[in-house]
Amino acid sequence: MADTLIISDLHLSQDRPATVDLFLRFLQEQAVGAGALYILGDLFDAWIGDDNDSPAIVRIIEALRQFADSDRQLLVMHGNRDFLLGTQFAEQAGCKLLPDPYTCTLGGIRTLLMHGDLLCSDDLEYQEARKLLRSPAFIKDFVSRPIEQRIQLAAEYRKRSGEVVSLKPADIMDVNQQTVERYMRENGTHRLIHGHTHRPALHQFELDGSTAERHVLEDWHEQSSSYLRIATSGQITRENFG
Ligand SMILES: [Mn+2]
Repeated sequence: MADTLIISDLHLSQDRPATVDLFLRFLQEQAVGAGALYILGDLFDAWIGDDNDSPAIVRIIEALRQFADSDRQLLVMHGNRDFLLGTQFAEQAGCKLLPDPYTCTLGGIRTLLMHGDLLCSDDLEYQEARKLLRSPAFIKDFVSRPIEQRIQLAAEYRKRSGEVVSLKPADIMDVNQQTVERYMRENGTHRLIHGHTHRPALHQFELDGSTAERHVLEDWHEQSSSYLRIATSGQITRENFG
């Protein structure tokens, strides 16, 4: 049994080559000894379909595949920017796509994993847009269009709709505490790990008579970031690198 590592919000794209390099280095240097790597959404800054074969994407998929091929578990959750990651991507990268929310046992502790955008329930406009963008009808129409048109459409949506666009944390509302507690109760957990808000922290609070933890992952920059490491003992630590 080996440690589990958790990351999110890398926002990789060909426009951020330094962050792509940082991620490839992370896989080789930090993640190499881990038994499993969870990526909790927004691995990519945008995903317009599994048929996108730009050089940066191909390079990232190859690195993921290499990681997964060495007998490690690679688990990827959709974020609000890469929710179109599909089965072809999963096959090529050697990963398993996770639903959001997802509950599992890590280090012996029942843990709830989410991207985090569902927790920002005060942002009604965003939640409405989310519903529309994820509806089967919208997705079917979108992926049937030529790739050039999809690139253009994605750029337009991002211009129009608040967070869907911006990397500035100030534009992303924070989580609603009642919504956090509801998800934790529904999933029978006292440990929640999520990203999305770009507000890395550990929040501790009382939930139904015992202490609950909410670990927020850090978004990735050009030179540095952090990840969560869960030991087989259940101990969870934040480690910096870069
Ligand atoms: Mn996000």
